[in-house]
Amino acid sequence: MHEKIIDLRSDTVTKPSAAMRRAMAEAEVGDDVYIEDPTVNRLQSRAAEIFGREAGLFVPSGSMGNLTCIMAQASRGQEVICEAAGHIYNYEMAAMSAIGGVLPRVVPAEDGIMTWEQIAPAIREKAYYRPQTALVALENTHNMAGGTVYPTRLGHKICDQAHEAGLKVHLDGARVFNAAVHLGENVAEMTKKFDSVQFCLSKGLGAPIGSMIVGSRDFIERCRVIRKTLGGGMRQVGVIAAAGLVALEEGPKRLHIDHDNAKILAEGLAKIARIRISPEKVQTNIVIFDLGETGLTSKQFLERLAQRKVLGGPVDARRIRMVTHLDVDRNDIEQALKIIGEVVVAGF
Ligand code: TLP
Repeated sequence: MHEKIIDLRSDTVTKPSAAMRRAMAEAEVGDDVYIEDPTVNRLQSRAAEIFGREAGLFVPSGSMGNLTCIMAQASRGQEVICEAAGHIYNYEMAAMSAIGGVLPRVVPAEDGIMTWEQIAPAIREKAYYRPQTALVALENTHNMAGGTVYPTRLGHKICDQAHEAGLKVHLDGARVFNAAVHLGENVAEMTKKFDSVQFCLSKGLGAPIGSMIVGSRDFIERCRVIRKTLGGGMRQVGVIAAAGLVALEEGPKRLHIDHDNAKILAEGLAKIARIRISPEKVQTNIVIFDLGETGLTSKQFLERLAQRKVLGGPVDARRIRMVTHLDVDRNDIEQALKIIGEVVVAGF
């Protein structure tokens, strides 16, 4: 009997490694609200260095990182252009509006990848009696489109055109290192034209908590004020930043394994009758598939899988998301595929 729970709900579920726990136990700490935590300061400088920016800021979550960047660049009553299936629009508690007073203006795009031609018509005319567009927000990789990757040239073009139109551009780069591994490029080059970048330490990179914002020194100082306003001023948080440093140095090196496992999962799913998926579309560590003709709803399917110790998450009533990460290996994927096949056959 296979006892391990194979948790494919998200890459957020990973537990800190032994090296991370050691680093956490030994971390030098201070009060970060006084900017005196040496470990946090080291993490922030290292993140800035990796992204070729002047400064970085440690935040408790990706959601707070995105909200902070939005509030630093869009005022109450202004608009942010974002993709219709994007995380900031669908999974961040409408915080940009509820807290920031900013309105999302959504643009649906195939595979979650917006082009400038789709963005341009959503920009408001400059008129005092209309809300004004302040910001464009991209998501790379795009989570709910199945971990899709922005071609770097397209990201650069959107930034150039947006700047010409007087807009700022934010990158929700929660999984930007997955995008970099897929493209074989480095994150500094990929993101250099964005005004702000948020990336997560707590997803594929494996840290238990935390995200980073990187940008200009002036921008980061404004973000520090907003972070405090949001209740995100933390104290001896070097104990967490220490795990973040390990994640930042070690995490990116092994993401290709997650991508290979996602491919194996997608190809295996494609062989299961009645499930619909295009494995060639899987670029990184996220696999989304349609229950197609299985006759099962997402809820039924996930409940039956959970009884067999395999966990996934729903995208909607018919689609399932599974995410590979450092706590699942190739054997787990093969075991998950076997169980999914049996659940589908039994359900029909
Ligand atoms: N994504 C989570 C869920 O909220 C859906 C996940 O399991 O994938 N941007 C993107 C693109 C994200 O995928 C997430 C988290 C966030 C931002 C927010 O990060 P946290 O959870 O740290 O607030």
